[in-house]
Amino acid sequence: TIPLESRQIWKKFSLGEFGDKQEFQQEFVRHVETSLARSLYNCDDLAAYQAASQAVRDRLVVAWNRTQQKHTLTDTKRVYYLSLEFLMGRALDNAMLNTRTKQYAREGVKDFGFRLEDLIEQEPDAALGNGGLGRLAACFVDSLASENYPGWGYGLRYEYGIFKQKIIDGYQVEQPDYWLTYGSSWEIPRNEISVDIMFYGYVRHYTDDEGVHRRCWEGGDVVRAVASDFPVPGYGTANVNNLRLWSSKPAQEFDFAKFNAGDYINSVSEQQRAETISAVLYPNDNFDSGKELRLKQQYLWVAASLNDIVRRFKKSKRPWREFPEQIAIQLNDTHPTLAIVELQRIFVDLEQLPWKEAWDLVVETFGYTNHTVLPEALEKWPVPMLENLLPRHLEIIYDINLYFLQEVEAKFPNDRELLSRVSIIEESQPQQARMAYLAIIGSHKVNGVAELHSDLIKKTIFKDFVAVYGGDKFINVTNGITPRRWLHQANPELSDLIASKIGSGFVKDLSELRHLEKFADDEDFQRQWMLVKHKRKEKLAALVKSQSGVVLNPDHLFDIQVKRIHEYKRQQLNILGVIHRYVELKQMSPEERRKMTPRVSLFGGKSAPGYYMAKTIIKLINDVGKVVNNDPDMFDSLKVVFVEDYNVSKAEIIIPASDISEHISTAGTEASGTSNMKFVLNGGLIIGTVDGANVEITREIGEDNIYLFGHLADEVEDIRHKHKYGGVQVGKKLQQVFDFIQSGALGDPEIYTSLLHSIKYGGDYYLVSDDFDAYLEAQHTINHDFKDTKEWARKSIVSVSRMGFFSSDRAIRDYAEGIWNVEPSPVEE
Ligand code: Z16
Repeated sequence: TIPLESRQIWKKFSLGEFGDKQEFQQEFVRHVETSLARSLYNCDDLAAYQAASQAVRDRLVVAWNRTQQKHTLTDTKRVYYLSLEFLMGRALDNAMLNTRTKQYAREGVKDFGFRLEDLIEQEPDAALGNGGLGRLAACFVDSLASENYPGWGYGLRYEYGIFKQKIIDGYQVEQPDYWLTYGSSWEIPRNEISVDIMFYGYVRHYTDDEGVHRRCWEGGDVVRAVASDFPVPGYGTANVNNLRLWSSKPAQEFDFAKFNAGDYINSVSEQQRAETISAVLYPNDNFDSGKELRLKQQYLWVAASLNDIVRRFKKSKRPWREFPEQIAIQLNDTHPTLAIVELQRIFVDLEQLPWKEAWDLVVETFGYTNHTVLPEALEKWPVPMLENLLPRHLEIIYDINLYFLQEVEAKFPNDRELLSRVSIIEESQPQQARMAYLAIIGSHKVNGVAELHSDLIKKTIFKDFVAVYGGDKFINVTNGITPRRWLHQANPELSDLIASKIGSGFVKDLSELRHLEKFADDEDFQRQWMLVKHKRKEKLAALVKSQSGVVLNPDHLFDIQVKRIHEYKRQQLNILGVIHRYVELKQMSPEERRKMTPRVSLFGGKSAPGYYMAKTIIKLINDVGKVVNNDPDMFDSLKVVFVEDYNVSKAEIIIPASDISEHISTAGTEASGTSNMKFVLNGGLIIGTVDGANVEITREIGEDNIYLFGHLADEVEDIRHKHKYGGVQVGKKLQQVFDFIQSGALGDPEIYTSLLHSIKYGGDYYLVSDDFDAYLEAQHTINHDFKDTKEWARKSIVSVSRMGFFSSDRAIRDYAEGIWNVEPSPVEE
C-alpha cells in the first residue's frame, strides 16, 4: 500500500469519470498512439473502436476496484451467480450508456471524422451462450450491478462462442466463432489468479491424529484454471461488479520426465490438451449431450470458482458457521450442480468439518434455478464416467443420497417405489446420476422461471420432492429483462419518445412506465409512436436488404419469430401457416389479394448442429422464402425472410421492428421465454400460446392486448395419449399445406418427409395438427386488427405502459429477498 502522506498525490492522478468531450478525446488519442501504437494516419474504424473502448474501460476498472475494495472492507454478503453461459453481446454501447458518457464519446470521435455508430459495429458479440438461459444471466449481472448488489458472475472463458450460422442453399452451415481475434478490450487478464484442478486419480483412506477414518482425493491429471475479469457497470451508479471467467491452461510448461527422455514434441502437445477444456461452448439449447468434455468443463469451472470463493471467505477470518451469512451461490440450471459436492468435499475432506455440520452450511448456501421440464434436457451423468473422472465426488454423492433416502424412509416408511423414484442414482444400464435431484437436495430453495412453469415442476418432474420437503422449498421467480439493453440501448428512438412524456426514470425503475398509459388515446402521441415503429422497420428492412437482397415494405405487417430453432417452439407451425396463406393468396384475384393485409414473415435462429429435425425446419423456411419472394403475385402481399446468424446485436435491430412476434410453443414446454418480454416492451404485440411468461404478460397487459390461441398445458397429456392410440387427425387446411409441399412446389418433397411424417404418423408430439386451425384464426384476427392503426397504436402504448413487472431488476430483488437474503450495498460516487 501507498504510504499515507503520499496518497494525496495519488488521488490527484486517479481517474474519475469523463467530465467532458475533451477529456474523452485526450484518452482516445493516447490509446491510439500508445496502446495501439498507431497514429492519426492509420486510425481506422477498428482502431478507433478499440481506443474508445479502452478509454471507457479504464474508467470502469477504477470504479470496479473501488467497488471491490468497499465490499471487502465492509465485509458484506456477496452473491455468486454460477452460469455456464453469459450471452453478453457487445459491451461498448452498454458501458457508455451505463456510465452516461455516450454523449462525450459521440462528439469526441465526430471531431476526428468517425461516426460512433460505426465504431460500435466493430465490436464482435461476446456470444458465450446459446439462448434464453445465457441471455438471462447477462441481464441478471446488469441488474445486480444496477441495483447495487455485491454480485459476481462466474463462468467459462470459451475461445469459441456459439457458432456463426451461414445459410447455404437453404441449409444451416456452422462456422467457428473465434471472438478474440483482436483480443477483448473489456477483459482484465488475471494470470496471477489461478487454481490447479485435478481430474481422475483415486481415493486414499487414512486415519488422522485423532484416530478418525478419513478419505482424500489423490493423484490424477492437473489442469490450471486461470481467471479473466470483465467489469459489469451498473446503470447510473458507481457500482461496478465482476464477471470472472476461467480459462484452462497446462498446469506446468513441460512434462520434464518426457522432455528429458527426448520426447519434446509429445510433451508439449499433451500439455496443449489442457486448453481444449475451455475452448468451445457446447451449442445445445435445452438438450443434454452427456459428453465427458462437458463434464470436465463443468468441474473445472465449479472447482475454480469455489476455490476462489472459499479463499475470499477465509481472508475474513470468520468461523465456518458464518459461511452462509456471507455467501449465497445461485446455480443457473443443473450445469454447476457439482459445486454442491465440491463444497461438501472442501468442508469435510480438506477442512475436516463433521459431515452434518458441513452439509447444513452447504444447503443454506445454495439455491437452484430450474429452466426446463423437457426430459431430453435434464442432465444425467453415467456413474462410470463420474467414478473415473471424479472418484471422490461420486462417493460423496452416494453419501448425500444415502442420508437423503434415510430421511425419506423415516417420513414415508416402506415405500420402496418412492425411494427408487427420488434416488439421485437412476437404476439404468449404466446407472446415471440425476443432477436435478442432487441440486434440489443440496439447495435451500428451488425456483422455476415463470408462474406456470413453477407450478408445473411441482406437479410433474419434482412432485415427489414436494411431498418430501413440503411446498415452501419450491418457489417462483419470474424472469425479467434489462430495460437498459432492451429498450434504452436497442431502441433509443422509443426510449426518447417515452422520456419526452414521463421523464427517463423508467430506465432504472421500469414500473414508471405506468405513467405512459394516460397518453394511450392521444392521437398525436399515437402518430409519433407509430412513426418510431416505422423508422425501426426501415432499419430492419435495410439490414435484410444488405444481407439477402430481399426488399421489405415497412408499411406491411412485420410478423417475427426469432429464437433457437426447436420442435417445441414450433417454427414449423408458423411456416406451415405461412404456406397456407400463400396457397390462399394464390387462389385469389388481384383485386381480392389487394384487400388482404400485406405481411412480412421473418424468422431467425440457430439449430443445434446435430438436430436433424430443426435443420429441416430451417431448410423449409428458406425454400418457402425462395418461392414466395420470387413470385410476382406476392410482391405487394407476402415476403418470407430467414435472417442469418441471429444473435444479441441482431436482436437489438430486429426486436424493435415487430408489429407481431410469435411465442407459440406447445403449452407447458417453454419454461418462460424472455424475448416475448422484449418484443412487448418495444411496442410489438404478440401471438402466443398459454405458456411460460405469456400467462403473466397477459395478466399484466390485459387479454385484449394479446392474441392467444391453442390448447392448454393441462390438456396436452390427454391429447398425446389420443394421438398414440387413435392416430392424428390432420384437418383440411393443414392437409392442403401438406399436399402443396408434396406436390414438389418447393423443390424435392423428400427433404420434408420426416417432418411431415412426425406430425401425421409420428404421434405429433408437439400438437401442430391440434393447434393449426386456432393459429390461423388468431392470425386472421391480427390481419383484421392491424388495419385500424389508431386502435393498434393504443394497444401498443397500453401494453408498454404495463410492462414494468418484467424488468430483471425486479427479478433480482425477488432472488435477493426470497433466496439470497442479501441487501444492496451502494458505493459512494
Ligand atoms: C435454455 O436457454 C433454457 C432452458 C434450458 O434448460 C436450457 C437452456 Cl440453454 C431457457 C428456456 O427454454 C426458456 O423458456 C427460459 O426463458 C430461459 O431458459 C431462461 O429461463
